[in-house]
Amino acid sequence: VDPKLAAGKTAYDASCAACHDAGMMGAPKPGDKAAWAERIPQGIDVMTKKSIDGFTGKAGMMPAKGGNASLTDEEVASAVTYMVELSK
Ligand code: HEB
Repeated sequence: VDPKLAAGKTAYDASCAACHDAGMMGAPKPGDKAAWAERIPQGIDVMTKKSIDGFTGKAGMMPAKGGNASLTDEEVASAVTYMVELSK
């Protein structure tokens, strides 16, 4: 397994799955290609920055670093890469 994806899964499971596994409040589920199709074209870097800073979109509110301020920017980037890999 690609080490970046393994690190991404660890961060995802700990800090993102609570919302994203269930699609809670509009959070796009990894593997739901329709939910990701219009997001992925922004690129990993833009999606990562929005995930670090937090943002409000059409579906709902994504909190900064998923509410876990102890995550490094790199861990968030790995989690986003992991989510996108499952969703394209
Ligand atoms: Fe989230 C969205 C990531 C956590 C909720 N997110 C999202 C996205 C991404 C993410 C990439 C897409 C973006 C765009 O489109 O641009 N998350 C993430 C991560 C994590 C998370 C990595 C861990 C750190 N979330 C989370 C949590 C929650 C959430 C915890 C709950 C609380 N998100 C969300 C939502 C959304 C998202 C709701 C959607 C928004 C709109 O509207 O769009």
